[in-house]
Amino acid sequence: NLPVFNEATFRPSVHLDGTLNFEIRYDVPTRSPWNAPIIWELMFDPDLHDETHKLAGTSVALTVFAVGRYLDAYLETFLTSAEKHFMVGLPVTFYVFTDEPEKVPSITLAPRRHVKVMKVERYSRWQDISMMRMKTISELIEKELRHNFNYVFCFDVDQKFYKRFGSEALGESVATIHAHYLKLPKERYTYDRNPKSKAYMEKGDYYYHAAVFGGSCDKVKALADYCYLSTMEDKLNNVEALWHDESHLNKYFWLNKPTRLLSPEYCWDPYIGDTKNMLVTRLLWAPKQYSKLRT
Ligand code: 2GW
Ligand code: MN
Repeated sequence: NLPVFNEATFRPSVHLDGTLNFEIRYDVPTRSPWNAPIIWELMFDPDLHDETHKLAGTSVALTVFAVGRYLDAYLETFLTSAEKHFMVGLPVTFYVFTDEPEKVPSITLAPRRHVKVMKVERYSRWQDISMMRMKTISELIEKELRHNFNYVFCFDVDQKFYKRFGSEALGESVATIHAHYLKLPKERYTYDRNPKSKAYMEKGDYYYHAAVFGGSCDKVKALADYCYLSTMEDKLNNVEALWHDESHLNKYFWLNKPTRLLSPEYCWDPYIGDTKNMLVTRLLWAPKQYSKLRT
């Protein structure tokens, strides 16, 4: 069993002027009501996190799906930018799931970083392409990841890394606050409101984005199993959750509180005009090409 960090490794560090980084941000919430850290620029010391993880020998797996037209449209940009910014200095394996393995571009990687291409079937409904990722992620963790990696992070492919997405993001169970809902009142969170769906919820803590989540292998497997089983139960009952896997993920994180929250720095939509609290955008959504890719 590989060691996994507990949340005590998140601690304030001393800033150049002698103040604590911990107290630098007054403009944004930096703890959840259950005291999980919310990761914002200036709230952590990147070198401290990197050193600690290097000493511990931390290794990270990343999963990304590029099925059908999403491969040509997004994969190369995703991978090359991830190699530049995702967990730099740590050993990382990028697991790419696609229906056309031969089309995966080869990219230059630093030592101890790898790309592994895995074939998946192409579901005809896009909702199934998205939702069934949970089943594949669960099986991958069971078969391969849990013996070899401390952490696994799962990403949408339609995004690009621009700045450090580093070891400060690692934790037992990591959820990302959806950029569009950061400042919206809770009544406007788009949870599934249909009592017939397993994803149904009346209230929650945050609205989380399914485009970025992660954690220890055990915790991510528990999340993926929960979302997959809920999806299948819905199918038996002839319902589908409003935002598919994302609705089930929100339900899971309501019932099982994440230990670390990523601020929208870690998954930002460049079309949002209000960038007031954003000192850095680490990962940006790629422009949506619905008409081209969803028909
Ligand atoms: C998806 C929608 C319509 C047509 C095609 C696809 C599609 C998605 C595809 O043809 N091939 C493919 O590989 N995907 C994968 O599913 C890809 O990794 C993509 O990033 C992911 C989710 O689809 P995406 O990015 O088009 O959906 P978003 O950005 O609106 O996603 C949010 O909502 C989804 C559920 O509706 C998921 O929860 C997703 O994680 C959320 O970010
Ligand atoms: Mn997406």
